[in-house]
Amino acid sequence: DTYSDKVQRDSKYKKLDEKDLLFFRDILKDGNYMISNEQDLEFYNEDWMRKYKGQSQLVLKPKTTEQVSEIMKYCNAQKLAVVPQGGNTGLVGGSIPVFDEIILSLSNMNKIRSFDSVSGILKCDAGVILENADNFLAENGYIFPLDLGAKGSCHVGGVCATNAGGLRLLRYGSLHGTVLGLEAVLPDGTIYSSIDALRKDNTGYDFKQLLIGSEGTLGVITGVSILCPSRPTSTNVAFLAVSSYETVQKVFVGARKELSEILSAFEFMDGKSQLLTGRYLKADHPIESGDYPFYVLIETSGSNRDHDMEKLETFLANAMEEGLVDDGIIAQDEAQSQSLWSWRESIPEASAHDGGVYKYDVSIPLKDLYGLVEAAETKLNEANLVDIDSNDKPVVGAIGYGHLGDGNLHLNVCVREYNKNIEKTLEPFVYEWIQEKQGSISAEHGLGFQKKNYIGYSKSDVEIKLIKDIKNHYDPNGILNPYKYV
Ligand code: FAD
Ligand code: 2HG
Ligand code: ZN
Repeated sequence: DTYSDKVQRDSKYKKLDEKDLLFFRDILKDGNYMISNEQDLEFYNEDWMRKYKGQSQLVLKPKTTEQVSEIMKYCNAQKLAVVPQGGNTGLVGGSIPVFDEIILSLSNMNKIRSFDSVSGILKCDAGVILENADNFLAENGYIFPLDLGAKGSCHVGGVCATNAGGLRLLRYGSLHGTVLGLEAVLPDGTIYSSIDALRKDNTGYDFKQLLIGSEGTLGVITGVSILCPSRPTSTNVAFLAVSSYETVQKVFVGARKELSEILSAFEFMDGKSQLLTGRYLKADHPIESGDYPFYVLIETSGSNRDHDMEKLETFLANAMEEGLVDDGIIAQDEAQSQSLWSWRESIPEASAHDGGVYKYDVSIPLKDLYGLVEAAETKLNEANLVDIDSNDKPVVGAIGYGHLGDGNLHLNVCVREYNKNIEKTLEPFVYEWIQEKQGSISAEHGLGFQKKNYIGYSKSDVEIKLIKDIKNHYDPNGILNPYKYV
C-alpha cells in the first residue's frame, strides 16, 4: 500500500545522503548497528498485520542512551525524520515509517539495569523484551504488572510508548500508575530522566506521564522504572459458555463480587471468534457441548490454592445454578490453563490468518459494548461483503472479544484482502457509532497512522490544541514520528 491518498511526503524533511551515513557510522562505531540493505530492511518497514509498509532506507540500532542522544541531536539539526521502533508489534501502524523516515530501533538496548527485591522496583533498558523482563522477575518472585499476547516480541519501552493495557489491567492497573520513572531522549537530543523516582513524588509536573502513550511522537524512551507486584503463587483459569451478551455482564458483576480480590482477568469472546480460532489452531474447542454465542475466560491469582479454588468452584456452581452459565471448565493444571488462555490469546493471530484484518480497539460503556460488532456486521452484510466460507467475498467475518473487565472491545473484521471498499464501509461508520455512545476510538492500541484523521471523534478541539502545543514545544521541527496522529 502507498499512502498517497492519505498523506504526502513533507519536503521540509531532508533526504538521507552519504554524509549522514558516515556520521551515524561514526557514532555507532560498529557497522552491525546499522541496517541499510533491502532484504534486512523489510522486517522493520512492515508492521505485524502486514498492512502498513514504509520505505525507510536506514535502521539505526544504538546501544546506549548517549548514542540515541547524539543521533537525535544530529537528526534535529539536519531535519531528518525519525520513527522510534520497539518490537514492531503495534496494531495501528505507528511503528512503521510512512515514507523514508529513519527507523531508530531500541532492540540493542536490552539490559536489566537493577531490581530491588524489597520494593519490587525494576529498572531496565527500553529494548528489553516484555517476556524476558517477566522471566527475570519470576526468578525473583515478582511479576511484570502488564501481560499481553505479543509479550515474546514487544519491548518494555514500546508498551510504555503505547500505554498498552493487556490482559491483567483489571488487577494491576494502567502503566500510568505502575511506571515510576522513565529515561528518554527528546527530539533535540536532551536526555530527560526520572528513572530514579520513588513510589511517591509530588515535586511538580509529572513529565513522564506525557511520554506514556505518546506513541513515539515526543521522545525516545530509553529506560523504564516500574513497580512490580509479588508473583501470585496460585493461579486458576476457568472458561465458561454463556448464552447472551446480557448474561456476560451479569457473570462479570458476579465474578467481581464473589471472587473480589483474587480476580485477575475477565476476558470475553464471541462464538465467531472461537470458530475462527479453532480453524487457526486446528483444535477442538475446550467447551465440547456445543457452539455458544459467548465465552468468558476468568483468571484468579492469589496465594492459597485451596482457598482460591474453593472460591472459583463455588462461584461457578452458583452461576450455573442461576442459569447464567451454560457450561464451563476449570483448568486442572498449568498446561490446561495455558491451553485455555490460548483460545483467547490466539485470536489476534487467527483474525489475520485469512489474509488481513481491520482492527477497532474501543472503549464503550458496557451495556452497549457488543452492539458495535452487531452494527458492523449488519453494515458489511448490507454491502454484501461477507461470507465465511466463500473466497468470492472479501470479508470472512466480524468478530468481537476483549477485556470486558475494562470496558474494552476488540472488533476485528477479518478479510481475505485489504480493500478500499471494506475500509469505506467501516470508516467513519465505526467511529461515528463509538462517538454516539460516548466511547473512545482507542482503548489501548493508540492512534498511530490508522486513526490519525479520526482523533476528533474522541478528543475535543481544546484537547487537540493542547496536544499540538506540547508537540510543537518539544519537537518544533516535527522530526519525531511524523505523519501520525499529531
Ligand atoms: P512498536 O510496535 O515497535 O511501537 C509502537 C509505538 O510506540 C510506535 O508508535 C513507536 O514509534 C513507539 N515506540 C516503540 N518503542 C518506543 C520507544 N522506546 N520510545 C518511543 N517510542 C517508542 N496491546 C494492548 O494494549 N493490549 C493487548 O492485550 C495487546 N495484545 C497484543 C497481542 C498481539 C498478538 C499483538 C501483535 C499486539 C498486541 N497489542 C496489545 C498491541 C500493543 O500495542 C503492542 O504489542 C505493544 O504495546 C507495542 O510494543 P512494541 O515494543 O512492539 O512497540
Ligand atoms: C488483545 O487483547 C490485543 O488480544 C489485540 O489487544 C487485539 O488484535 C486485536 O484487535
Ligand atoms: Zn487487547
